[in-house]
Amino acid sequence: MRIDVVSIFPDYLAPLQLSLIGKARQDGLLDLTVHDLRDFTTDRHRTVDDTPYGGGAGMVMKPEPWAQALASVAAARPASADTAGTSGKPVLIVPSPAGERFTQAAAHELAAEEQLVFACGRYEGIDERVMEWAGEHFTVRPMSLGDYVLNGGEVAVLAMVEAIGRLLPGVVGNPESLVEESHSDGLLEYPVYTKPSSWRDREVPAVLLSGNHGKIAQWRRHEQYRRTAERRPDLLAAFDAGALTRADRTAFTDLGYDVVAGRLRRRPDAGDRE
Ligand code: 6GU
Repeated sequence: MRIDVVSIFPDYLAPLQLSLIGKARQDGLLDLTVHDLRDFTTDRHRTVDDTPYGGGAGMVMKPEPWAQALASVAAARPASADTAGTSGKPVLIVPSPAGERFTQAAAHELAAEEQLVFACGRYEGIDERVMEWAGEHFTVRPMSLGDYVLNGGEVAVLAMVEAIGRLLPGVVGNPESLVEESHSDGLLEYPVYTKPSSWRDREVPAVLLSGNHGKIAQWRRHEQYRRTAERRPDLLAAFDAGALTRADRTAFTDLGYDVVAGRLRRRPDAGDRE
């Protein structure tokens, strides 16, 4: 996969040289280039922003440097993209709190692309006409990490590149560690423990020392249910409860949920959870 990141703070992306993603770049699994938006300006001051039409606080990023930068990276499309890839055009991801939510499902979709381009906005954002114009060359996807505001797209790009990059073939050594993760099955992950089995008067749950793999798998599944009900009950509305075993169904009943037409429904009389 090829990734281009355009930013006025290229140094902000330095962590992409480290750890798993840095290794993937060294191994040739990921071809990632960071571009300085100011290299695509033509004035002496390398200006990238101006005041907003209509007034208001802050500054807006000027369109022309963005058009120059994006045309340049679109022209550098990898040769493999003519035959492979899914969308035909490279995908332009614009990090923004006003974007669609970046989820694990989105990470999987984007990991199947040949080329991703990230446009890091700063200030109040990028002139909207850039996103319209870019549609001729890219599939444009404004994307948000969640409902809070960052100062610019760079930190969001670090998160998204890590989430996407670890899904590329060969990046994570043991592909099994991709399977049993939070969110891949719509539930949060179960708690984990390591040695010693007794630590500061706290014991590892006995079932994990039992050697009974069926019991352990069931305990872990029920811990996933409990955690998800406590911390992220919103996820349970989408959970497919159609094929649960009797024991699994009972675990949900104990948490205050009934199964109705293959879906979980919170029982109206269920008490407050602690
Ligand atoms: Cl993707 N960008 C910015 N600037 N702020 C955010 C965000 C993205 N996601 C949440 N807040």
